[in-house]
Amino acid sequence: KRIKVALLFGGKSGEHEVSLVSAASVFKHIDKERFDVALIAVDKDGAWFLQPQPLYDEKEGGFVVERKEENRVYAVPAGGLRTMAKPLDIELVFPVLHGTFGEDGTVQGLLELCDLPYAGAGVLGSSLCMDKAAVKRIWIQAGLPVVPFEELREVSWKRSKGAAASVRRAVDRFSFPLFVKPSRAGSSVGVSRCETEEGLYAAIEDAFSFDDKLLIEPAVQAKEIECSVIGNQELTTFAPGEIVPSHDFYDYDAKYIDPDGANLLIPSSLNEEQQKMVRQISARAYRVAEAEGFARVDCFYEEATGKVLLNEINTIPGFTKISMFPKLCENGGVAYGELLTKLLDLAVDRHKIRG
Ligand code: ADP
Ligand code: MG
Ligand code: MG
Ligand code: K
Repeated sequence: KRIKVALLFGGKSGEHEVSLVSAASVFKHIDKERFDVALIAVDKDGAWFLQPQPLYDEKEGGFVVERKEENRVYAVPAGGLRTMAKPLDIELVFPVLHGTFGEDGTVQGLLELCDLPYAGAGVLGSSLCMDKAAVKRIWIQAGLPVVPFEELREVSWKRSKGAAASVRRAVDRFSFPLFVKPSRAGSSVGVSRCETEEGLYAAIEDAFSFDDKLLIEPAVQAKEIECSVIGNQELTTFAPGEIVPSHDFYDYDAKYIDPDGANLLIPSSLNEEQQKMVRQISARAYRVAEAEGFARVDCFYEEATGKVLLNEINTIPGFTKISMFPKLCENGGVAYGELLTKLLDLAVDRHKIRG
């Protein structure tokens, strides 16, 4: 008997469009002999709609969201999912949603209430990994190496501007150029590199339009490395990949707009020993961050010091067939379709254990 799995995609975050492309790719390659797929689109206002047929945007290669009132989906605590007319027969959910209200524990909490197993990290892992400042404190506490940072809250910025204690500390501790980023965002939204104090203030103002908590960090001079990790209790890591941006850094444009914005090296240019170090640190970072199912751990390899510095972890990384996460798995012998099956199996296993 085929398992009824729902793909949840779209969503309220700034990464709505990216999710439409990831989900179309997942739908195309999921094993249809094992899984009977229902498509549920979340529009930009956060309303859920059952999509009786897959609708593609030919140009973008992603799904289009069709909003039809009779297909509106409701999540009923412990009763699963239903439309206006009837309960939906769903056994398993794959949230292919990036960023806020998708990757951050909110949807995961709702699915827990519905008693539905779902792919990827649980509530705590999702929300912890969404918050760059919080997860880095956990990593530091576990003795893991991270890119150093100062945290700036909007209240203290509004009160003191450039005289705010953490801004002063950042300028004293780190030398320019600096990076400013929202604590809870993704796709490089609100991330800036700044060369001067004036530039820093402008970057801070900009980043506060995405979150009320920011990180200020030194610009690391290093190879940008990403490592795919899968598993619940037992983890599998894959040989890391490397991002070589042609822009100043791996910004939104380089990720999604400019086809020549970055080169993805699979595997990375790291030697065997360096790769091993990245994989070990990534597995520990994944575990202490409470990740489950799958995640992509992103770090820097600093050649000058031979150090690995953790940057962030993404619990629902880009998931098109050509995205880094699945590509690294494929390079390690797990093809895209097979990977999807594995992640859904892991979701079922975890649900059984938690009961
Ligand atoms: P996001 O979750 O939006 O991807 P990141 O922290 O990964 O946030 O930042 C986006 C990009 O900005 C990174 O991929 C990297 O190219 C660059 N970047 C971020 N922080 C630093 C840093 N401290 N030093 C150098 N580059 C950085
Ligand atoms: Mg991210
Ligand atoms: Mg990133
Ligand atoms: K993240």
